[in-house]
Amino acid sequence: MPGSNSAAAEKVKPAASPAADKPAEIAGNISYHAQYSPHFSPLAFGPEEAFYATAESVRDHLIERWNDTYVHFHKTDPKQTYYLSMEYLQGRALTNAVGNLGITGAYAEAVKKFGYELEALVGQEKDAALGNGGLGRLASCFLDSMATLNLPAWGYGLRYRYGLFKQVITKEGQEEMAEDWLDKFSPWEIPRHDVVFPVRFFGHVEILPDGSRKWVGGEVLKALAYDVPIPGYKTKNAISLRLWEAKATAEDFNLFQFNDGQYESSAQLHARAEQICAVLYPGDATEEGKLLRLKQQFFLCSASLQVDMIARFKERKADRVSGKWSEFPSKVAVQLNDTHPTLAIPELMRLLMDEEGLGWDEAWDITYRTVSYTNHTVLPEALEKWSQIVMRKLLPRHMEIIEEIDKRFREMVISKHKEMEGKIDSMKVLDGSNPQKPVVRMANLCVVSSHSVNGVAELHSNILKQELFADYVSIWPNKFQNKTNGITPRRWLKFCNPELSEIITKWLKTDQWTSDLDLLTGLRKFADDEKLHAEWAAAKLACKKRLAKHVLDATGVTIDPNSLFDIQIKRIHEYKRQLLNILGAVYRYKKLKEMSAEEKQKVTPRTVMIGGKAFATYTNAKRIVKLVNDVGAVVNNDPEVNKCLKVVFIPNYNVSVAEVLIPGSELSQHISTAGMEASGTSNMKFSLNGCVIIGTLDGANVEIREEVGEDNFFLFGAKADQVAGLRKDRENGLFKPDPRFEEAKQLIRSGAFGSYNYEPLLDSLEGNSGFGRGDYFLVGYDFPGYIDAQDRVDAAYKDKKKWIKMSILNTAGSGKFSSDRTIAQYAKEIWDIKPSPVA
Ligand code: B1N
Repeated sequence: MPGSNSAAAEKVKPAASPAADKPAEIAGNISYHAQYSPHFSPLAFGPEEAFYATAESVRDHLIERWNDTYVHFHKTDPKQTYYLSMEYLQGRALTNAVGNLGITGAYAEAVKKFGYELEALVGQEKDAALGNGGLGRLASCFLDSMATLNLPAWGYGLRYRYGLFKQVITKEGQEEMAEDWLDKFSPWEIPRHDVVFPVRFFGHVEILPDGSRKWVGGEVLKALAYDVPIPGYKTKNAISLRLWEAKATAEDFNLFQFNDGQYESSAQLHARAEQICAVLYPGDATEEGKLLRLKQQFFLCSASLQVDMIARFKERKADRVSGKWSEFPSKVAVQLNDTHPTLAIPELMRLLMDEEGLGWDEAWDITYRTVSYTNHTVLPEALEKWSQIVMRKLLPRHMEIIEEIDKRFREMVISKHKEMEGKIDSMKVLDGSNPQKPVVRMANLCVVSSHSVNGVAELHSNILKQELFADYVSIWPNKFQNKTNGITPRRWLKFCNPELSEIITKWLKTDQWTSDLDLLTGLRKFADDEKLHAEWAAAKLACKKRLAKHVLDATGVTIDPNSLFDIQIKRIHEYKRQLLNILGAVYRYKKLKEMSAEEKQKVTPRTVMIGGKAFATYTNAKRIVKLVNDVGAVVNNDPEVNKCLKVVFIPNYNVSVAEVLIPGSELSQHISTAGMEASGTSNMKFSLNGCVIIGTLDGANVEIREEVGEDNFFLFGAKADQVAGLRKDRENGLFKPDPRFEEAKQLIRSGAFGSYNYEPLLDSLEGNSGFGRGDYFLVGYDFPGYIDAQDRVDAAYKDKKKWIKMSILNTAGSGKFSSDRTIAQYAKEIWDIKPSPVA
């Protein structure tokens, strides 16, 4: 084992000060951390210890920039954005950190002095998975872009002890295990024992002699900040992701009870504090843990507002000539990442009124001008509604404020928009239509209280304006915007696909595309160049080989890098229609079984890969996981077909798995029922990496197809505006299924893939309505179009030249989907903040 003892570490003299970008100095700094950071025995310096020591050395650079940025923002006092999100899917940080700091080469050389390759150390890092999927990963891409664009903006979230579960595939299907990302420790976070604030729950409202109100009593926990520095690319700025942890204090510990042997009751509040940040909410509609989730949401909002907005505003205000509260919105912008941090609205109102003594009108004006809201879904089951009873118990003062907001909104509609009076019931914040279960509609609260509401792709934003929030548009025609999502080109091309990145830089004669992604259009003029084709194909093959190795290691299945790599990776959900994909593969398998040997010679060999996690209690999603695995087990072991088709389930899909899969993909599937996927962001990652999409006109697919050209996108399926009518047709018995669809289902029913009971899954695709919802997601309707599109894929892939050209044009057309573009638009059109680079 290279460098596996302390002697290796001692080869390089420890240096106490942070290293510059000179390999020898860096090695000294790594050695210093190996010896003086008290995490490991001094005798051990295996790959794991080497990773931690290297990460801590990189962290020294980060801390310097992060300190400088903080001081710079403090001095210049620009308007600042506070991005509130219950989720961040950061993934691994080492490659990204050295890459953004421009010190990858120096660190690679430095760790060689200990006998290590940097790539091997990178693999030691655990993914920080403090998110469920697209929404959390978007937040992480946004942080990268905010830092890169030198924007005064910080992210706020929770420091979950256990993030997204680890998925293990057994004979039964998916099993979930707690993923211990903090197993040892995270080298990237800085515990801020100096940043601790109280957060209250429960209690009651007292009316003071002057008529003002005060929230008192209940239980008070402490919020402790952990800061994760986020470096920008090629800039000195490093911003902060502040993650809160809940703590109880020594006063909450009952020493008397403890000495009396009552161990559990002596530390009750400690146990309750620990629960708050114990796990990430699973992300789909569940009944369990509602109160805990509400506590989490309030904890994030209250800590972030008190500490970093109110206290910081007051601190800086003291230095300003005019220090009026009315200036707050010109110093602070709060972005709500979906409705999860909505409680920031009543909490800001409470702080301004009850703690700072402002009146309602002034507090409301400030709150309204400060807060903006992003909607990420129109699925009714994902639109948050909180029980008024639970809310009143946990947050009595906030419930009063929400009632007042609701009342004033209704009065405003009646006095100023009489024509909308009939719509008040669906627009109001409080819904008491079921007296047993009155609820607060969080999306309505956000729309009523924010100065800006945005969707995440053009189609989605139009659906918001025309359907979900249509009634509000006539009241506030200018409140609604679109901000099409984006992805960071650093993580999702430069660092995960060095092969393709080098080629792009070579042909564009600049590496500026990494921060100005529109430059990729420059590749269009080489789309027919045979030299570029050869280099492009070689890079793709290298990535496919890396992917094949991952598949072999993770599943034991050997796949052929010369076959077409066809990938669908995302959370498993019926609306995302992994079922359509696997039914297509089953149909393909059946046709192959019917072919002669000569006929099979002409077939385009294909490897279908499907990966994603199913929410633990989402039974149909788990059945889909099981079906994919079962189909794979049969197909991959059938010598009659397995040269032409393999089907692989990729276990435990996460950010670092995506970084291997996406570069090696040739076809990717984004096949949701039109109108249901708000945007999608992996579609952008695939296209950027020269992968062609087969997809529906849904979410950002629409804009990707516009950018890359319709010849370079395999389109099929119903359009969003047809979906309601098609569902109606079904209810009326007007739908006639395609025989190919029936064949595929029949083969599963025949037991060809084992005896597991797939009936509930297949049933969900049948009937007109009622049980199984009569194929609510229109898999049967779209099946023939999907199979035809797949036939067009096979034909296109046979023509290598044509395929590579399509691949190049996908990359060339991806410029729009940089999160730098998205964030620049938020900064200008919603937040009104400007770049503030550290000199
Ligand atoms: O947000 C992504 C979009 O690209 C996806 O299309 C969209 O599905 C995703 C409740 C959600 N919408 N809603 C959620 C997450 C957690 C939770 O508890 C809802 N995630 C999305 C980024 O815009």
